[in-house]
Formats: sequence, C-alpha cells, structure tokens
Amino acid sequence: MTPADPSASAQPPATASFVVVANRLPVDRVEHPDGSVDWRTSPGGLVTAFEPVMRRHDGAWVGWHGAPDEEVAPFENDGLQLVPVPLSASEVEEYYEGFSNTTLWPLYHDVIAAPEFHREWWDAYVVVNQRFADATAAVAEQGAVVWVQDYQLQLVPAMLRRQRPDLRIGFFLHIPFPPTELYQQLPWRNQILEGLLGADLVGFQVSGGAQNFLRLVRARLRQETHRDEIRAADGRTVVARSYPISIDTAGLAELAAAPATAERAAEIRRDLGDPKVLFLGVDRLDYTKGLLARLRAFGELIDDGALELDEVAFVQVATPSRERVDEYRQLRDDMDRLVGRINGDIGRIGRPPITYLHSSYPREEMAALYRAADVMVVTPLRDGMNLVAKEYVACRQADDGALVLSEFAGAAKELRQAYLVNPYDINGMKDRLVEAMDDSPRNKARRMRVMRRQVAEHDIDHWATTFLDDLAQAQPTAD
Ligand code: ADQ
Repeated sequence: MTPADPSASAQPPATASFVVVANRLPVDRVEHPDGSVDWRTSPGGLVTAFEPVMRRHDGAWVGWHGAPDEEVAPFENDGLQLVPVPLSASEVEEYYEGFSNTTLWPLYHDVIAAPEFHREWWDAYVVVNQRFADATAAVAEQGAVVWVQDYQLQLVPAMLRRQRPDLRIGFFLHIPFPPTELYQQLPWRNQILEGLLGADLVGFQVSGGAQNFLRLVRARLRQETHRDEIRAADGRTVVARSYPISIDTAGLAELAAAPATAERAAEIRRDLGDPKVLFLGVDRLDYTKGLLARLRAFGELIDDGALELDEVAFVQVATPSRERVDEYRQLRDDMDRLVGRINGDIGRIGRPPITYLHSSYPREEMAALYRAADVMVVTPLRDGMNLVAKEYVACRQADDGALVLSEFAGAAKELRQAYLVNPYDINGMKDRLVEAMDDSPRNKARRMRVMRRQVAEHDIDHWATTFLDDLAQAQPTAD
C-alpha cells in the first residue's frame, strides 16, 4: 500500500472518549489540479447525528477513507478526528462487495436476490473486522464509549471487547435483521451472533429485528433472555432494543420553507409541463427498493386510462450504487429497458410519462423536489427504515401532499397515516396510487399533520440521544 498525505495538518488523536466506527469515514477526497489532496465532509444523517456528541467529547471516527491500497494517517477535518482504516483492492472485493453486499445485504433483505456464500469472502470479513477493532482499540481511551455501525462490522463488538473489556460498546444495525428461518442459511450464523453479543447494547430499526435477534440467540447459542435482555456467556447483560433512525427534521423543514426552494419547486413543475399531479420516487438504485414494480404500476394506470398522460408526470431519481456487483448492473439494465418501454409505448412529444434521473443532488434540490411532488412513492420490498419517506413528510409544511409507503419499510411502523401498500401486489399498488392522488385535501392534511408531528418529535438527535443514554445505563464496565 502507498501512503497518501492528507492535507489536514492536525495531529492524530492519542485518545478519544467517544468513538464512532463505520465502514466509511464521513468524508470524500477531493483532488486539486495541482495534485494536492483535500477532504470534504460528505453530507449525511450520521454526521449530523454524531457531530454534536463528537464535539462535546473528544470524539473520533474510525472508517475506510474510500480508496483501496492506500494508507492514510489519522487526521482532523472540520474539527472531527478521523482514523482511516486501509483496505486492499482484494479486500474491497471480498469483504465489501462480496460478503457485505452479496452475502449479507440480500440475506438480511428477505433474500430478494439470492445471497452467495463464499468461504474466502468470510475470511476477508473476519480479517477486516479485526483491523477495525484494532484501530478502535488503539484510539479509545480507558472507559470510552464506542458506537459500531452496521452490517459490515458485526464482528467488531466481540473482537473489541476481547482486547478492551473496559469499553462501553454499542452496535446499531441500519438494515433489517432477518427472520430466523432465513438467517439460519448463513454458514457463519453463530459467529455473527457472538460478534454482536460483544456489545452492551444492540440496536435495531424496528422491534421485529430485535425480536428476531433475541430468538436466534436463544435457539442457536442457548443463552437465556428476559424481555429485551440477554445473559451472555461471560455473565454480562446485553440489551437488544429498537431505535428507529430519523432525519434532521428542523434543518430540512427550514430549507424546504425557504423562498428559493419554493421558487425552484415551481420551476421543476413548469419544466415538467405543469402536470396536475406530480409523482416522485427517490432511491438508491437497489433491488430492495421496489423500483420496477412501482413504475410498472404507474405505466399500467396510464395504459388503463385511470391516469391521463397529459395530467401526470413521474420523476424517478435513482442514484446508481454498488455498480461492481452483478445484481446492481442487472437492475440498471432492467430499469433502462422498462423506462424506455413505458416512455416509448405511451409517451408523446414533450410528454414522457417518466423522467428518469441518475444524478446525485444537493440538499436544496432534494428539498425542492419534495416540495414539488404531490404524491411521494416509496415502495421498497424490504427496507430497514427509509429516510426518504421521513424527508418528504418533513418538507410538507402546508400539510398537503400524499405519501404512498410500503408496509415493508421500517418507516411504516411510525408513519401509520401513509397510504400503505404491499409492493408485491401491483393491482393493490395501483389502487393506492389513485387513492393517494384523489383523496380530499382534508384527509390528506389530517394524515400529513400526524406524520409531521411524529417526524418532528423523533428526529435524528432524539435517535442518537436515546441510544447513547441507554448505552450509558449499561452495566458498569470492568477496570
Ligand atoms: P439507504 O438504503 O441508502 O440507507 P434511505 O434510508 O432512503 O436508504 O436513505 C437514502 C438517503 O440518500 C436519503 O437521505 C436521501 O435523501 C439520500 N438520497 C437518495 N438519492 C439521492 C440523490 N439522488 N441525491 C441526493 N441524495 C439522495 C440505509 C438503509 C435504510 C436506512 C438508512 C439509515 O437501507 O433502510 O433508513 O440506511 O439507517
């Protein structure tokens, strides 16, 4: 590996009393024409959530910086201590694209795509998890609080505890934790459960995930549980509980209310030919998001005459992701074909029914899109939470607009007043889209008001604070 010199000048942190551990650091590298390297904080919920805590304590963030085969020394960016963990190109393939995204991701999302099990991917997963644990152990001071994030790092809690029994360790899973029958397919099912049990507190998006985990711990590891508590083999108590993640509601609402956002929203509608009803989808291009069925339902509604081509438009934003994984390339081709067919078959000059966009947008543009849309369509086949649904709600200060939401998104547990759909039922989805569009303004306002209150009261800060408060209550750590 070649060393890269980060532009930041700060000294690496010797110790930190609060450490976030995630696959990726919250920064992207920017290379200037003169060859110098800079880092830009990547916008995202997690940075927003952790920043205040990291600033209050001597916080550090441990994660991969995004480029393979390269060592980067710890550095400071925007006041955050960042500790890069190196990955070789073959580790990116085997640990990240392989075990994380081709084994665990589909397995944890109801095996919508078939998970692949390869022993060498597992080996890489173990090696990389150990490296993350080592880097964390080196940066955490005595008795520090460590918060490990997501499915790429499920072995880190136990690896870390072995080296550092003095730490308070929390783990949060951003994706669903699968039903026991599916989970048991995993050849390394016990190792992962044991890895997670290294934490004092294991957090899930919804209570169903915590229940699945508790059942597996009882059945597979024969450990006693009482409500949400597990008596671990070493005598510790581990708590498994749900903490539904959320968004920076106030920040987004403020942005949505800005006059410039309103103007941009009006401009978007004008550019689309001023449709009477604008449908919007915003997703990563991922097979879990239910993109194909949703667009098929919309196309059929026009075909059936239930929607008038001249009166409606569908904007689907789908940012490509994980493009080196086969299933994702396949989905991209399938989407190209489907959108092409629908637009080709039923569109007219100046009236393509679907506007399909791959771009990534700044927050301002996202807020304008949410403000412009009459019906937000969020129809994943399975989703840990789905922040897009919450973002849309946060932007609807006039309590207008309608959210069509899959029952299989974690967000459906909180946003009960959405127009809920089973995304596998295309006819049902068609009915719900029409209902959401045609419902009276009064009904829409009633639904939106309740959802907006929910998202205002349960924002990202509430999520982080609740988790960390519960972690602080965890049994006292060893000296
Ligand atoms: P994701 O699967 O990535 O997250 P989601 O929760 O919807 O899904 O978050 C996507 C985020 O990316 C949203 O904040 C959205 O605004 C943003 N985004 C999407 N497309 C964009 C674009 N083109 N330009 C700019 N921003 C865009 C995983 C889990 C989810 C869980 C989250 C958080 O799969 O279930 O909600 O983590 O825990």
